[in-house]
Amino acid sequence: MERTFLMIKPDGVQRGLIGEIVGRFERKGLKLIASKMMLISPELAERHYAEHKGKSFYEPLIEFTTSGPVFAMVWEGDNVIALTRALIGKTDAVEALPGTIRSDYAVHTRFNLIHGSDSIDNAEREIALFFAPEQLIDYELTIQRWI
Ligand code: RTP
Ligand code: MG
Repeated sequence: MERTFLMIKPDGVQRGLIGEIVGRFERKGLKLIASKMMLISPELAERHYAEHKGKSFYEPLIEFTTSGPVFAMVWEGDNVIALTRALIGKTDAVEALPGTIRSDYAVHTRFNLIHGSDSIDNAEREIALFFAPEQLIDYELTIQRWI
């Protein structure tokens, strides 16, 4: 079963959107297997966003990501990476399709509420950065038989 790392960024936590965002993935039929509220160190933020090092938005992105608590999660399901990226919407809120999280709630390209892994390799790398293996809960979600 495919897994992805999702993280509600500091703007989403501050705006009280954790429940709204988590509810969208629950109602889709995906399975939450780990979650925690946490503060990210600059070192962890730099490892998480290493692919963007050197880009113009890198320094402000690290500053933003470390500016307050985030809500980190691991979700599981068939095609969960592509499905969650589709529900999240494009990086720039102007380009995100109506009905996506970023279109419905974000205004800015940087303050775009949530991160989602973009490939299986990145999902595995990011999950390992944020969670210990024993924090990933193995259980059956019976509704997934019907979805
Ligand atoms: P994420 O990694 O956070 O899920 O977002 P993404 O794949 O949609 O976008 P990505 O290209 O990976 O960029 C990572 C985050 O950097 C900020 N950003 N700012 N031009 C800009 O000012 C700019 N471009 C990107 C956003 O917070 C973006 O989500
Ligand atoms: Mg990305």
